[in-house]
Amino acid sequence: MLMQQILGRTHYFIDLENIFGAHNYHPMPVVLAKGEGVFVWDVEGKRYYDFLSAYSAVNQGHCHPKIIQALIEQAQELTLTSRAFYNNVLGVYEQYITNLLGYNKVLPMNTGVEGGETAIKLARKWAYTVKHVPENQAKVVFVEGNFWGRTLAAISSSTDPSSYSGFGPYMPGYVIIPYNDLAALEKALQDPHVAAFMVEPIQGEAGVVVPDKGYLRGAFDLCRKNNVLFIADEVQTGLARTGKMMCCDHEEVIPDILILGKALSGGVLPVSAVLCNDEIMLCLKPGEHGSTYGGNPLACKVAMAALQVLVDENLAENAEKLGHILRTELSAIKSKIIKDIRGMGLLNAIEIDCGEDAPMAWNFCLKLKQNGLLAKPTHGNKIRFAPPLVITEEQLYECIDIIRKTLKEFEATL
Ligand code: IF1
Repeated sequence: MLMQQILGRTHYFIDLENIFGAHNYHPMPVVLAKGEGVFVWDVEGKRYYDFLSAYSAVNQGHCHPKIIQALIEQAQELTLTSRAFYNNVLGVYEQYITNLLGYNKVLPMNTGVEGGETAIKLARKWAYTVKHVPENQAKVVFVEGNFWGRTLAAISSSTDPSSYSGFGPYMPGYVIIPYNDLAALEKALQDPHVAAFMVEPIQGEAGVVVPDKGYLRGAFDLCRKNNVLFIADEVQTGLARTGKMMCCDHEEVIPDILILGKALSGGVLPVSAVLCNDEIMLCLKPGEHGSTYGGNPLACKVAMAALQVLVDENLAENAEKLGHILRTELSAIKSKIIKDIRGMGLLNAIEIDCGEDAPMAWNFCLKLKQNGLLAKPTHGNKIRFAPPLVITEEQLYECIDIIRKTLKEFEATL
């Protein structure tokens, strides 16, 4: 306690992470101690609006009571059996999520990147088993600017040096084409060895890059025409974030393979899932894939509660409605430093007009923090605005006032 008094609580906890933790992140200088709904509190007791939502993992709001209740109840019964045995929760969850999302089957995993790895393994297995691609010749097409995690398979498809450099050699069998470019995709799919096209419906990490209307539908149709699987990485865009249950719903696209994560547990513990129909899922045989915690009873109960909250509280509709208000109000602010405002539902970003001069966006976020709103830049000059989907219209207008005030203060310093 003494050091906390000497250093102050914020610096005490930051120092602990610096001394004893890997330096694999550069967090905003705030130490959080509590979360509830759209709010988080730091160790000094200051309250903030959370405009990052743990990168869309807390769509349902921090510590949603129904999700926490599900966690507590199951935690007192049975948390983990491994898949060496059956249990009385996994099948119930599998039935629930496949019925809710319209697929024959689900393969439960833990993190989003494991979902991506699972989807690629499924696509390759399908290519060899069903499409008869020669062994070890299957290819997967990705787009520039993609981000689906930090494993070696994931960074092998990255076009961002900060993701891949220094970690080679890389996974073979990948083809990279421009995002939002149907001609490039059509050309790439002429290769009969292509198993799948994997894409984010909106690119999150790249700075909330929204493709042209019709791109997803066009890409899906090209995949169908060329007997290639369409894999949608909805880890960040899914689960009501963009104003529909899935972002692909905006174009009535039903992916052959759907990857979910993050808000699948409402930010309570790591839960991911890969959904597809029997023709693909049954290519995987017993013992060919899985994980210790994949589909554990605790995760399944939490995920069912998290999904039910999305439905019961109409969070997709709320995201749609409030997202329009946010973009309209931000566009109405005549700010000389905002270069672009973009997004869908409550997955939005502003682009600060400072080139790649990252400090400007970082400094703007520091000012937002001072004014009670937490956000963080991505790729230098883009700032993601993605509050929990439970935010009310009144709270949103309060946040818009904070952003407007901060812009005014910030511009005065330029
Ligand atoms: C970090 C980024 C976001 C994802 C998509 C799969 C995954 C992610 C579309 C993997 C994860 C996280 C990773 C997290 C920060 C966050 C992030 F900035 F890193 F890129 F959201 F944009 N597909 N995104 O966005 O899921 O394995 O992490 O559960 O690495 O700091 P995961």
